[in-house]
Parts: sequence; structure tokens; C-alpha cells
Amino acid sequence: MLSKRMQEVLNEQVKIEAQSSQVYLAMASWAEIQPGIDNITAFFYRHSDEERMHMMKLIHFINDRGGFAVIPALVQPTLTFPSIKHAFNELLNHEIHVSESINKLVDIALQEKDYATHNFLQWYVAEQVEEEALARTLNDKLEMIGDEKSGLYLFDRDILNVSVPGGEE
Ligand code: OFO
Repeated sequence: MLSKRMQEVLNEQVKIEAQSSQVYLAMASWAEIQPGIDNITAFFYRHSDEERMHMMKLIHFINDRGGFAVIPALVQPTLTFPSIKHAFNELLNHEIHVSESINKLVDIALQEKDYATHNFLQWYVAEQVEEEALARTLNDKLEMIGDEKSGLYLFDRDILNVSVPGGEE
């Protein structure tokens, strides 16, 4: 059984994962109307889907443990970006913020001596390590490319084979 506090903070995480899904969905929609970046567009759509899955996993966990998962209202995400680089930079910053939030949850699970939730959260801890690493790599590549069109062409080609971490449930 979840404590009231644990339930509250897990529900806050439901909101963060839902918001992440919206943030990447907005990036995908913006990318879709930019010329020639179809694979970047697909990457953002995939990322949005993964975040929804992270939210669903939390919802089931809360309800399975005797709590009540609250479906949250969301904030409108950023809709347009000055460049692809800006969008990926926002993605990295967003993932850093999510990692901090997961770490706080882990702390609280330990304070509450809730070892089942602590165990459940380890999946998210590992997930955030991978997601941040991927976001950093992509940002580094974009930094190297600068404004070069040919570099962006190759970046878009290569991202086709990049899988977003944490796809499996
Ligand atoms: Fe939910 O993994 Fe990123 O944010």
C-alpha cells in the first residue's frame, strides 16, 4: 500500500511524464513542417510515445498498489523553435529536469521505507541515464555541424536508426 505522500509524489511524476510527451509531440509537429527532416520528426514522435508509456507505467503502478492515479491537466508546451539545435537543446534540458525529479522520488521512497516503489523506480533511474546520454550525444553532433546544411542532412539520415531508450514495458 502506498503512503499518502508517496502517492502524491508519484502522481506528480505522472504529470511530468505526460508533460514530457506533450513537449516532444510539439517538437514533432514543428519538425514535421520543416523541409527535409523527416527522420528527426519521426524521432520526436517516437520520443513522445515513449514518454506516454512511462506515464502509463506509473499510472498502473499507483493503481495496482492501492492508490489512485490522477490524470493531470497539462501546460501548453513550446510550439516553435528558432532552429533544430534549439529544439534538441530544450530536449536535453527537459531530460535533466526529469532526472532530478526521479532522484527526488527515489529519496522519498527510501525515507518512507517503501522498498517496492524504490525497486520500481530503478527502471526510471536507468532510463534517465540513457536518455540524458543520448540527448548529450545528439547536442554534441549538432554543435559540430553548426549551420552546415550537408551536416544536417547526415544528422537526419543517421537519427533514423537511433532508438529512444526505455521502449520496453
Ligand atoms: Fe520519461 O523518460 Fe525522458 O523524460
